[in-house]
Parts: sequence; structure tokens; C-alpha cells
Amino acid sequence: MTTGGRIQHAGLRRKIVPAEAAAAMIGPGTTVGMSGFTGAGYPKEVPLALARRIGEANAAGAGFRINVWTGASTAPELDGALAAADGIELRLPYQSDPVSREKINAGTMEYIDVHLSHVAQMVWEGFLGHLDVALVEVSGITADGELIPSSSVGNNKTWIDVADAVILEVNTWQSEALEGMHDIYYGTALPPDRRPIPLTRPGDRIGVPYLRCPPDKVVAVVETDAPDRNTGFKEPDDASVRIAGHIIEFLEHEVRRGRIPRDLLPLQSGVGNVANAVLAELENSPFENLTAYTEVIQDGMLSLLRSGRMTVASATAFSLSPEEAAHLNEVAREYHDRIVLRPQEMSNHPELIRRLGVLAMNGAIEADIYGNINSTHLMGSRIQNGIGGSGDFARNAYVSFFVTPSTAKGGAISSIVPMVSHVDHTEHDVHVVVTEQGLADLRGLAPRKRARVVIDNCAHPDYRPLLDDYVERAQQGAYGRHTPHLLDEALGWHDRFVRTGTMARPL
Ligand code: 0RQ
Repeated sequence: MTTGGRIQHAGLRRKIVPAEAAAAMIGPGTTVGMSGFTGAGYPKEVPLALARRIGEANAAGAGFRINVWTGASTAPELDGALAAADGIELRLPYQSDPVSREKINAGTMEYIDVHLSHVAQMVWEGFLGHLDVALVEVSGITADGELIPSSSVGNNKTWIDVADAVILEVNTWQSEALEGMHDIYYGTALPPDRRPIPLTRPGDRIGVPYLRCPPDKVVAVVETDAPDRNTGFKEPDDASVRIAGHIIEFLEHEVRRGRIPRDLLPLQSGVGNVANAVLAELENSPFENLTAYTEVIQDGMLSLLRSGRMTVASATAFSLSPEEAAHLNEVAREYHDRIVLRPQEMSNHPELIRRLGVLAMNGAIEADIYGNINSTHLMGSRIQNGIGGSGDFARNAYVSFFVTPSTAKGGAISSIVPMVSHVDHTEHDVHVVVTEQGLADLRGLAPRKRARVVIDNCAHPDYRPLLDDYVERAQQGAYGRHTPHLLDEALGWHDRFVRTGTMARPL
């Protein structure tokens, strides 16, 4: 298989090398900015070749490690392979790889969990350190040397702009019809030179369809023909369908009250099965002409676009099951006017999220009775994935929803607790909490009223008496009665789980 047709620039065609040769350009201590966002558009072969090289060196005691910056999570060929070789010193931002997770929680890999919209500006500011190499998957190179992005944009513009050297993977598996779907905005700047971003509708195009890269910065081009590797979605379970139902009922209510328009406001939906289930339920809802201003286009959103119920979606990446990814490759051209892929500092930009009035739906691990949310840590200490874009959206959304089943681990854990064991989203950024039990609209409620609706509407019935007991005693005995807590018990549920394997206890 040759990709000659995908690499139209003669000078860059001369830089084609095997993956091993490109990997040999990355030495110990290098910081590499890799493409990739939720299993889409990540480099497929150079990281694997690099992991083999690192694994061999480390087996001989070399201590060969690199720093890995990405858009968000990637896939086993990148995060998994490099982590398994003990090759990552530091990783940022969002990840969801099981091997990386194990290394991070064992304390042998450093992980910095950053709001996804912040990564690029942190790199421009310079305090994260120097970026040596950009390793970026593209779907083609034009005769002028412009780069046609692939199934994600992520931080690629920034990696290419700031790295000393660029390695490209040109992947023929990616559809040629992706050309023209991207909108790369080059108008960003650091303060005090920032200007308003001229985007007022989700489908606006304000940039160019290509990534710019001086050809002499490219040190290697590797040809690949490998699929994006996303995990498929599960059929929505009962809890997800019920959560989705509560959200749709709430939206109908808001429309009836005239608080949001009939075609809603642009939707953002996080990753995972519950988020996908909400999108699937929208298919059966009364809402039409929907739009999305979000990070990822997952199966449920593509299906809304296909049926015509959604008119346009803006994101930074696809996050599709293998079946839907293959399908998209066949029909990508049909979506040219209806899908826009942008750099993640644009898809997640607070200015734009606030202006558009996004309805943001993200996953929680646990919520507390006052509405604080933990989206990232199990029992306060173990990272699960990361905050991803949930903070970008929640803080700036028109309505910010957090969704979680009311229990975990077969009922041994209540996802509604007196106090969250780690805080990602504070009570000030959380408008609505939803479990399969029901929905708590916390807007306009003072803390003690919030506790009442969270317990009554969202907690599992098995845990409601324990929460009621906590609240009653806190209101009697706390140091203050504004947000009453019993400090010696507030995290006692988590402690009980760690010691006994369950949060439940007899009253
Ligand atoms: O662990 O697999 O060992 O059983 O946490 O839980 O139910 O599989 O949930 O896959 O929908 O992910 C919040 C993690 C939910 C996700 C989170 C245990 C549970 C299981 C996973 P096991 P599920 P999901 C988009 C924007 C980040 C924020 C966000 C996420 C594991 O949605 O990463 O939305 N969100 N960002 O058993 C202890 C609890 C628990 C618990 C669940 N209360 N206590 N363990 N678990 N609840 C992302 C991007 O921006 C890219």
C-alpha cells in the first residue's frame, strides 16, 4: 500500500521513512506533543516502535523515559504501549488507559490533569517546559505542504507551532473526504493582545481547513494504514435510559417555561455510555433542529445528524465505535457542511461556551449533598480518567448537568455522599445533578435546600436514611448552619468503604 497520492508535496515525500527510523529520532528525556483525542487521530506506528525501543533499553536498566503531551485520551498503541514499557515520565492531559492508570496510581508515572482548553495556552506561556517533538497524524499533505488533519484536531496546531521538529504519520485509513471539514483558527494570542473570537453560531467557520507547518521543520514522514481504535458503546442499560429520560423531561419543562428555545441550545455531551444514551433518547424526543458545540462526536450524535434531528455539530474529534467510524469514512463528504472539527482551545473555549449558551452534560463519579462534584478520583486518591473538558463546559454553560448512577460496585458505594472525596466542580458550577432515581435542579437554592433535593431526588433508597440521618445531626451539631457538616463523619463513608468494602452501615 502506498500513500504517494496522499503526500502531494515532493519535498515531504522524500522524507518518508519507516516507523523505526522516526522513533529513533526520539531520545530519553524528550518531550513529545502527540496528536490524538478520545481514540481518534493519534499516531499509530511511531509510538509502538518507540515503545519497543524503550522496552528493550529499560530491560537493560536504561531508565529511558519521555514526557507525553496529547489532546486527550488516545489508545493502547500509544498510551498503553508506552506505559507498559515504563517509558512515560509525565503525561498530560486527560487519559483513560488502564495501564497508564495503574502506573499513575502506583506512583510511578506523573500525571497532570488540566482543563482541555488550557493546555495550548499553558504551552504558549512556556511554564510547562520546552516541546522537542510534535508527532502528529494527518490524513494527507497538499502540494503546498499544508497538512490535512485527520479524525481529531486536539492540540496539533500548538504542537506543530512550538516544537523544534515535526514527525508526521500520514494515515490512508482516514477518509480523504475529511479534507475541508476542519476549521483551524490562527487568531489566538496571549494577553494583552487577545481579541474577541468571531464565532457566534456552532457551525461558523472562522479559520482555514489546514494545519500550517514549514516543510523544513518536518524531520520524518511515516506512512500508515491503521484504524482509530475506540471502544464500542454498550447498549444503554436501564440506569442510563432513566437518566436520559429525566434530562429530556427537564428540557421539555424548561422549553414550556420559555427558559430555553424549542430547538434547545447547543449541546455538549461528555464521553461514555450514559452520555451516548442521552443522545440516543433525543432521537425519540420532540426536539428538532438541534445543534452541538462539544468536544467529541460520538455514535449518538452522528445518528442525530444522520436522521436530520441535529443540523450541525462542532467538536474537536470523533469518538466513534469501530462500526460507526468505518461508516463515517464512507460517507464523510455528506457531512462536510454539518460537521466542523476545531482545535480544542476553540471547541472548549470559555468565551464561546458562554456566548452560545451551551447545555453541558458530563459524567460524575460522585456528588455531594450540597452539589459539589468529583469526576476524577475513586475514594479521594485513585485517579480514574481526568477532568477532560468537563470543567471548561460546566463553569461556562447555560445549564450544567452532571450524571451518574446512584450507586457503584453493586450497591456497595453510594454516588451521593455527605462530602465528595475530591472536588472537580464546585457547587457554584453545578446546576443539575441526575441519577436514575431522578433529577435535582439546584439553581436558585441555598445549601440546605440543595441537600434536600439531592437526597430526595437522586440518592438510592438504600442510602437515603443514612443521608437524612447525617443531615439531621449536622444541622444540630455543626459549627455553622449555612452548609452544615460533621467534620469527623463527612468523609467517613469513604473511609468505611476502604476499610470494610461497603459504605452501607446499620442506622
Ligand atoms: O470502575 O470499571 O472498576 O467497575 O468508576 O464507572 O460506571 O463505568 O462510568 O465509564 O460512564 O465513566 C465519571 C469516570 C464515568 C467518566 C466517569 C467506578 C465504577 C467503574 C467507571 P470499574 P462507570 P463511565 C468528557 C468530559 C470525566 C469528566 C467528563 C469521566 C469506574 O464520565 O471520566 O465528563 N468523566 N469529562 O465502578 C468509586 C464511586 C464510583 C466508582 C463509579 N462513586 N466511587 N468508584 N465508580 N462511581 C471527557 C473529555 O473531555 C475527553
